[in-house]
Order: sequence, then C-alpha cells, then structure tokens
Amino acid sequence: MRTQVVIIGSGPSGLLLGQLLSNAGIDNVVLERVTKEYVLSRIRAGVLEEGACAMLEEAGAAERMRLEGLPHDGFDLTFDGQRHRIDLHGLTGGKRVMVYGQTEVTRDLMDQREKTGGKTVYEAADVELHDFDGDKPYVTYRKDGVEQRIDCDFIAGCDGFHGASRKAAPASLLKVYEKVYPFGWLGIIADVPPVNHELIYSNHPRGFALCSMRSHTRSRYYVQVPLDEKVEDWSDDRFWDEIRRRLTPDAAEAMTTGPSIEKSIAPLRSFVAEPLRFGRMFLVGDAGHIVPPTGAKGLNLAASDVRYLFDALREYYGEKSMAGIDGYSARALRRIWKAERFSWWMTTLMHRFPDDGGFGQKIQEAELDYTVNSRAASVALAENYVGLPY
Ligand code: RFL
Ligand code: PHB
Repeated sequence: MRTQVVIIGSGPSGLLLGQLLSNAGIDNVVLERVTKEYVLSRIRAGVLEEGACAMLEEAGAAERMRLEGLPHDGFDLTFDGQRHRIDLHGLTGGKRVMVYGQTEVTRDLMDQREKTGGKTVYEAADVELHDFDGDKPYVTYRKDGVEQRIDCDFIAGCDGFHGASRKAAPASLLKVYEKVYPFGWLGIIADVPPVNHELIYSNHPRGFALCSMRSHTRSRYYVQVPLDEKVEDWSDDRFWDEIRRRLTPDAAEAMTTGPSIEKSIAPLRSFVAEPLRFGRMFLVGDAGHIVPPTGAKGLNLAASDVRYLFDALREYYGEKSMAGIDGYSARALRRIWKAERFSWWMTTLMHRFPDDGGFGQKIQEAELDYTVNSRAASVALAENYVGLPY
C-alpha cells in the first residue's frame, strides 16, 4: 500500500491532523494500536482553548461542540479559605475557554473521518517506522496476524507518550527534559450536577483539589494524592469526604455526590523531547511532550503542533517548499516551552509539596495572594490559561 502521510495513533492529534490533510486532498492512513472502543473509553482532558476550537471548526468536526460545549468566562481559585474569581474574559479582552471532553472531541473526529472516507486501521500491532532519514520512509505493522507495509512521504508520530515513534528516533539525536512531581491526581466522573457553573482550582493544606465538569449533569473531580496511593483504597464515600474538606464551606455544602462511573490515578510529569523532527518523521502531541494537567494544556498543545505540521505539509504538497517542514520543530517548541512553563508554574502554585518546608509554603502563599490581587499577575495567569497565540 502507498499513501502520502502515515499517521501513527488515533488520539486527538492523529485524528485532527488526518482530517485536515484529507480536507486538503492529502492522502493519509491512521494506524491505531487498540480498538476504537478502547480509545473512546479513555477519559482525559476537558478544557479547550479557542485555537483548538478553531481547528475543530476547520476540520469540520465542531458541530456538536458548538451545541453541547460549555463556554466558560472564568474560574475560581480557592486558598486560605477564600474563593477568588479569575475573570478570563475581562482580563484577556474577550477570550474564553470551552469545556468539552476529549472523549467527545475524539468521537466527533472519528465520525467525521468515517463520513469523509478516511482510512483508519485499528488493532495495528507492532507498528515500526523505517528509513525516515531518507526519501522513502515506510511503516510496517501486523493486522490479524498478517504483516503489512505502507510506503509514504512522511510519518506523523501522534502515538502519545508510550508510543513507537519517539522510541524510533535515533538516541544520539534525541534530547529529553523531564520533571516528575511527587504526587498524582485521583480523578472521578459522576453523573451529578457540577458544584459550580465554572471550574474551581483549590489549594488546601490537605492538598490540591479541582472541580470540573463534562456537562450540566456530569461532573469531573480530582484530588492530589501521594504517588503510592492505590485507587482500590478510595471508596466513593472516601473521595467525596476528601474533596469536600478541600473546598470552602459554601462549595462543600453545595456539592452533590453520587456513584462514580470512573476512578483512576494519574501521575504528574513535565517532559519535552527535542527536536520534534527526524528527517521525514515528526513527533506531535504527547509523543513529543507532556505537561502536568493543572493548566489544562496537553490537548491544546497537541492542537497547536497539528496547526504547524499541517501548514508545513500543505505548503510542501502545494508549493513544493520544505520551509515549513524545516521550521516545524523550532516553531512548535517555542509554544510548547511556554505551555510547559505555565503548567509547571500553576502546578507549583496549587499543590502541597511534601518536602517544601516552611519557606516554600510561605512563598506559595505570597504568590497566590499576588496572583489574585495584582492585575498584572491576574492577566498573566488568564492569558496563559486561555492559550497563547499560535
Ligand atoms: P493520545 O491521546 O495519547 O493518543 C495517542 C494514540 O496513539 C495510540 N498508540 C499507538 N498506535 C499505534 N502504535 C503504537 N505503538 C501506539 N502507541 C500508542 C494510543 O492508543 C492513542 O490512541 O495522544 P495525543 O493525540 O497527542 O493527545 C494528547 C492528549 O491526549 C493529552 O495531552 C491530554 O489528554 C492531556 N490532558 C489535558 N489536556 C488539556 O488540554 N486539557 C485538560 O483539561 C487535560 N486534562 C489530561 C487531562 C490528561 C490526563 N491524563 C490521564 C493523562 C487530565 C488527565 C487526567
Ligand atoms: C478536566 O475537566 O478533566 C480538567 C479540567 C481542567 C484541568 C485539568 C483537567 O486543568
């Protein structure tokens, strides 16, 4: 088989890139290791920047988001027993974010791909990338026990943090930067109305808590837990008791509880691989970088990578120019490092660090106070949260 671009991974970055390429008449095949149902069972991001929404519009996959997504003009920061509203809309001159789950984004992109005849191979086992340092790259995989080969012009590695693409990059050329945090997030989803019409990020002596949502009837909640915590040790009752203790009394009282429909623990990490291009292979989204979820940037960074790579490929096929392709890595990394900085900063601001000591704690309190009481600091938070320009 032959195609122009092989895309590895059918997460949001692979599907978004695939749809934009298809719309532009550039032939592509998506190879996914697991089943469609498994991809759609993963519960992840919930907050989209305007740039990511615009990309979904461009892909032709934004109709349901427009109808069902919840535009948010701000969020609350809670610390020292007080709630402070961050007015995203006012502080950024009219920007907002869209609360719409990654699962729904993925479903919409899959539906659009099916509708427009895009090819996706699910359960593609042992995907291997070959000869991307030359002019004739190809990808091999096994499907139903049979070895397959696709020849192509380019390979887009959209296969997440544990995928095959980054591992295929020559170790001598790859540099990684990493920071692992000494805690994780225990998250649940429950079919109960959200405690507040906007998100609440809470810094509390017992640890960080986040109140988010998927709709007016479905809530997404998280609490900071130590890394060795086991999800089996967290009954629903224990979770609800813990999160209520980490909120202000008015919020704790307003919280509706109910049975969880998902519960899991995710470790927090910052990670960047450099560069993001190896000849005719590109790293896109979580394959190239990870942010801790505190700033809600992971999926949004995947979207901006796709913006840069799609523009580069369109330029290559339209004008036979390599300029965008040559510039992809540096262009994407400029935005990635700013989101890494913001996500690290917000994580540091909002969590309790086991080894911080009294000085670190006092500095955090001063920074929180400054963040909500200085307009300049509030603007800096807001402009990063809604997303820096592409
Ligand atoms: P994905 O979504 O991991 O998709 C990669 C796909 O590649 C497949 N794959 C392979 N396919 C073929 N061969 C192989 N060898 C393969 N190895 C893997 C996988 O099965 C999968 O289908 O990466 P992508 O597309 O780059 O998307 C990135 C986002 O998923 C991620 O950044 C966000 O979920 C991060 N994130 C958040 N981002 C936000 O922008 N806003 C948020 O509010 C937000 N909250 C979160 C988050 C991530 C979380 N977790 C669990 C990591 C909250 C959480 C709890
Ligand atoms: C979510 O709804 O899952 C979510 C929202 C905001 C974050 C992280 C996760 O910062």
